Amino acid sequence: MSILSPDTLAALEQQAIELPSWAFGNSGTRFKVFGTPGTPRDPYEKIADAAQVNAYTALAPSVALHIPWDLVDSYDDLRAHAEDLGVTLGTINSNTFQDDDYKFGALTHEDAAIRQKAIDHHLACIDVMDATGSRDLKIWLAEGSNYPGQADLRGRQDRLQESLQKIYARLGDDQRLVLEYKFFEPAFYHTDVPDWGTSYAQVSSLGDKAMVCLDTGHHAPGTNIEFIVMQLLRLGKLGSFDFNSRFYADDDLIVGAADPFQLFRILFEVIRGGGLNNPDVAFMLDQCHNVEDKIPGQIRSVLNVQEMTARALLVDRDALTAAQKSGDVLAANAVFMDAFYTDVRPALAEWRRAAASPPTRWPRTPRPATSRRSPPSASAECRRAGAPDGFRSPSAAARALRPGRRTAGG
Ligand SMILES: [Mn+2]
Repeated sequence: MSILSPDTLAALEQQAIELPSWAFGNSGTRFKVFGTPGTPRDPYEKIADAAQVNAYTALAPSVALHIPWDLVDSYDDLRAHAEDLGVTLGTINSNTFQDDDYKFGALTHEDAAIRQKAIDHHLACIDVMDATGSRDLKIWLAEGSNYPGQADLRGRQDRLQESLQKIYARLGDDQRLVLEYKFFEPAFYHTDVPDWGTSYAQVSSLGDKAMVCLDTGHHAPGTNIEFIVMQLLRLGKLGSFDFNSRFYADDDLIVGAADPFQLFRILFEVIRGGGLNNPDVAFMLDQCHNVEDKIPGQIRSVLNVQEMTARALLVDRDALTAAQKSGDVLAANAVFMDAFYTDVRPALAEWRRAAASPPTRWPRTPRPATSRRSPPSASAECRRAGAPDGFRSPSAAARALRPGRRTAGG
């Protein structure tokens, strides 16, 4: 019998984690981008790779796009392609960090013409959302300054609010704006949206359709992220997660790789705050796989999120509350740790055997652009996720090596 109760299994059944299209492209550090065999050459191929992750895990039914990295001629066509592969198109991520005009800011820039250019980019992103059926526009701002005195900190906040209001006004009834914060980088002295409080202040002034996006890698070392999760849920403003993990800066590593216990603590607060399987709180990954294979890397990430969700669901909430109320510090902590130390992997593997439908062969896609992709070979991670014997994963050296570019962003 499974150690997971029917209620827990029912909760896990509903879990959905959105994949970032950029996780499937080549990425790297500012020192080097290593190419990997078979890297997708266009958004169609990225979506095909993302669909593989969903096939293995039954956890990842949507894919986030990044504009302009994922520009295509027809988003109706891209949407149909995704739906053919059993996934949908999700959050649209804007990009105002790769244009010379934005050297000193985009939505905060002193020059009204440059601000308007950045606003227009976001309006174009909303046009894409209309075509893809996406709900969320995610904004991460690479805006700030490097030297004290360089910028008018308050003026930039005012201009940011004014710019965001113009973008917000264009949102449809069922669309949302999520504002991501990040404490530093690429600017090193000040950042215009450095923390959850600033994001909260900015989105609260906009209205109900604006929410905070919490990227787990965007905090200073030692930050109690689960406290922020609790507070944003309490305020009704936690719109989405960008899951990844970090050792030092914005490392964008596999979720749960650096600190599985932190992921557990975050997911416990999500569950306790009503954020699990709540359509208002989107679970997304924001990752780059620089040295590991990308599809298996994404599989590992979504399985890590599921595993820590399952462990957090095992916390005996009644016993925890009783211990907290009676001031029994060690008993309360023991209840918490008992759940964390419970190995749920065999139970989840059993669930996955029933829920996932890994393909028995690398799917053929009719698009000419993908026809040169060579067949993949076996990967331990795919087998670990339940791939049938003999399945060839899309990670082999047989796939054509193409030059990469850095795709890391917010
Ligand atoms: Mn992010």
